Amino acid sequence: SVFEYAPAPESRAVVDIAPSYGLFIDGEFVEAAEGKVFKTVSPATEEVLAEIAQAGEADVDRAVKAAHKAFEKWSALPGAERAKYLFRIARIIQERSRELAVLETLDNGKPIKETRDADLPLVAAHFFYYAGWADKLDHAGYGANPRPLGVAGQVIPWNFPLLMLAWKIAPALATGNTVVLKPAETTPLSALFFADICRQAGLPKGVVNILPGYGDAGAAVVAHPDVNKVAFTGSTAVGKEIARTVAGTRKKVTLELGGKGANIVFDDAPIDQAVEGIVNGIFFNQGQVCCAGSRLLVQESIQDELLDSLKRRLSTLRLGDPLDKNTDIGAINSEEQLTRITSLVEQGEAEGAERWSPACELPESGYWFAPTLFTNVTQAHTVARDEIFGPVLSVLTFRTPDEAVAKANNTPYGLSAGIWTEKGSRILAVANKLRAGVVWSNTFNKFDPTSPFGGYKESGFGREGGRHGLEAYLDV
Ligand code: TXE
Repeated sequence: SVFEYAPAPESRAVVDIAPSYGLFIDGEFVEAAEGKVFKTVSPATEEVLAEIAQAGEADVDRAVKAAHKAFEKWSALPGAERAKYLFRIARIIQERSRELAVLETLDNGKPIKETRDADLPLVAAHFFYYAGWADKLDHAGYGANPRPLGVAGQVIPWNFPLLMLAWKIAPALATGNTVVLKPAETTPLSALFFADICRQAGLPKGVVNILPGYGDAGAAVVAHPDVNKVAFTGSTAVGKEIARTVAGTRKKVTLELGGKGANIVFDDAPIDQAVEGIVNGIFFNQGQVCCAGSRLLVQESIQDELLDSLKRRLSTLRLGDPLDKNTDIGAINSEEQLTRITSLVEQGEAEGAERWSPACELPESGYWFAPTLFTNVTQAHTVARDEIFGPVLSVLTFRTPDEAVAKANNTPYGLSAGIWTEKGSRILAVANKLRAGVVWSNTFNKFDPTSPFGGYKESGFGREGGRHGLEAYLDV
């Protein structure tokens, strides 16, 4: 891929983390109005990485005012001028990508292999892609002179901290909006480093404001009367709460919520390739992926063969130090998330599904969960219905393509699916019947800034990425 970037083996030394960080408002790092702070820890070791200023309502108000003020000049710049800043940001991200990859791995717990080869190249690619749109909005198919909305309030989760920031900030800035972004409480660091990158790029003050904090700060961003557009990625429960808050206001909203993706393997699938796709689908980022392939639907006649290969492959995965470039499975992001995964897995066992994990030693400190398979799963089981958001795969079987489609669609979610078969005609026939925002065939978890991403049903609404991602930030 043109986005590939492979720096040398990683070490902590490439990143300089200060003992404490402020909120980033109007181009300055400042203390929180109420003086509150919280700590961010490395989930792999429980080591405290830094103390972070915690935003409250007064800080949100201050940041929205700064963004509101900055909007006047920013939105009036010619698109080509805004593009210059975005290109500059993209290049700085590339230049600092080793540092940012290590930082993200420390704060999130995901393997360096992933931050280095997936997160960071995609982050830069998003800024390059939307930089390219900034001076072409009149030609985006929306008619002449589409207008930015104003201040975008953006709330993001912890599973892809910098990538979710890029998905939200790049299209907002390209279209002439200004931003108040709240990163997740367990992963604030890369957003704060991004604030530093904005300064390095000379971005005008107030165009981007970063407010680390908890759910109350997120809720204050969403509710602020001068926020014109809300973009949220996170749990379906909070997404519904946000939808209620913005109902009856003039705010535009996009919600990217949970999923329970089906990976459908037909009897003519290339088995080795399918096994790699299944592993990537559910064990990438420890399964903490909204579009994870968390349900494996396998055609009955190849179940035994496929499960044997899958188990053999899982036995080769290396779990441990996320900074080791050979690590496949890193830490779970937080103790809370680990507790949620553990309790859902225990429920699966209690309901009679069969649990299997490869032999694997878990480190003593930090938050860890071994790769887990559930067989003998029915559609009624909790592990087949609820989003676990962990390295846990539930295996179900089917006999006919229609049965596969019915089972894949039997979920309140509709974010992703995968189809494995040699038959092109079957790929098209099945994909057209799946109620999912993205369907991959003979691959999984492939992302590209040019393609729209988003869900059906309770997985949310609106699209991010591609030309569709511009529309969410424009009055057309
Ligand atoms: O999510 P929350 P959590 C799913 C996944 C996971 C579960 C819970 O199943 O196990 O959600 O994760 C902010 N108003 N996903 O508790 O609470 C919060 O501070 C406004 C799927 O971490 O939704 C954080 O910045 N904002 C998902 C962000 O919302 C609020 C990714 C997400 O946190 C808020 C993450 C409120 N009332 C979890 N309450 C995906 N779609 O990828 C919290 N927040």
